[in-house]
Amino acid sequence: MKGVMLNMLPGLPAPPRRRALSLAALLALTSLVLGSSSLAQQVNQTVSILDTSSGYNREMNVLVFWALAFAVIIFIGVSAALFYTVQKFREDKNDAAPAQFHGNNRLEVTLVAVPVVIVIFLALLTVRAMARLNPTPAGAYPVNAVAAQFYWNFEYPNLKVNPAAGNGLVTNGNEIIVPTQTKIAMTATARDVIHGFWAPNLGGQRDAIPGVKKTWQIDTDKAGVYQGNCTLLCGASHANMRFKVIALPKADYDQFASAAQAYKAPAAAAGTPAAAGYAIFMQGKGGSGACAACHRIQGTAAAGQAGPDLSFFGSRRTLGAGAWEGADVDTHLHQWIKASSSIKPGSLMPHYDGSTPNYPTLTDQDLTDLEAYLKTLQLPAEGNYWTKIAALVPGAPVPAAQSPTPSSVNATTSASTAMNGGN
Ligand code: HEC
Ligand SMILES: [Cu+2]
Repeated sequence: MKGVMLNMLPGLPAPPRRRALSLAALLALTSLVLGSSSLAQQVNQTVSILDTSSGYNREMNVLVFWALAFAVIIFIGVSAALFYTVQKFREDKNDAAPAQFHGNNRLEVTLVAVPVVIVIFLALLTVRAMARLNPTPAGAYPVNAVAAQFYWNFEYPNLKVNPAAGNGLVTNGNEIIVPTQTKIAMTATARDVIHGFWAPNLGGQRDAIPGVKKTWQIDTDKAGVYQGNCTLLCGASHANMRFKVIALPKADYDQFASAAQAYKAPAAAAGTPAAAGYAIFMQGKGGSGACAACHRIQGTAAAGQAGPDLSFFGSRRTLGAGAWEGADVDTHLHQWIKASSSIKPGSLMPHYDGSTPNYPTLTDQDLTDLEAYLKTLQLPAEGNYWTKIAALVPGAPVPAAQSPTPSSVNATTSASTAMNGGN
């Protein structure tokens, strides 16, 4: 089973568990028939289009229900007619020829009229669903998803960075934080090729197309962590172009939002590994290869747009657009910076091992220093969405800072904690 999965490359985690659709459909049908509004479900990281915490999905479930209901009724009706006919008109010995006649107007009209009525009914339901889900209500909360090979940047048009902390909009790479019980006006676009945005638990899929902005609504009532993925074959790592949605109750979301607006990347104390890492990040080495050319870090001069935003990287749980999570982030970070495409196929980040022309070769010490710096990029406690969700939802993944770290970064983790203390 594992051997045939496209993204089962050495070191890459197994994709999230998917329920067999038929089973899920059956469950949904049962729950709809019973009039129950909540499917028995394990929200965390379970991918399901039938997650009834989402208004979008509830609307879809109505369509699924009626289409399935008619299919079942028609199947039973046709089967019954077939068995009846076979039984009633079977040829017995010595049977006289049956009465011969031509046409039955009433039957023929019925057989045309009934499907037409069913199709019109389903079409009306579909149009109603489209009219409800495609426009975004006036008060909807805007979030932009910008896709590029093979990562996401999520921008928050309502969250301008506080003037004292820098400028621009609060932006996060590969992890999207949304308030629950709120209609989100999601806008998808892309920088290079066509990608697809889909977080099945929150609602419908939309293409992310260069030069086009598509807006629609998604939502969830339930705080939790939901899996998203690029749904179009956009290149070698399309299956490793994932994202996490962290849905927080409004009050927690607001705390994240204001912490993020005020966030200023902590300045590394002179002489620490993080300070050395910061220098490489900003200037590169020997005059080339500055990370800041492609990555933005809020509150610093780094404003690059050709890679995922790294402002809160130390608080994030994922690496390589969700290719690794939790403790696996620390075990892969070194190799990632050195030669990312050696562990994530097709990654467009240049290598720092001498194999990319015009990019410097970084020593192990340089890489350790860079990791130390990246680990300091942490939101203050009240803004740390992973800590919040872990406290709110039993079984939610633990925040990155709590996951075991290899000895090489342990020292710097405590250094960063000390630095954050003064933040
Ligand atoms: C030419 C542009 C470019 C430069 C220069 C660059 N990167 Fe990147 N970086 C990228 C791209 C593109 C990605 C996304 C790759 C992917 O996930 O497929 C990325 C991803 C990352 C990630 C993973 C983020 C995440 O959450 O998935 C980290 C960490 C990172 N880069 C650190 C660095 C560091 C440190 C340097 C400097 C030594 C650097 N980058 C230089 C383009 C660049
Ligand atoms: Cu893609």
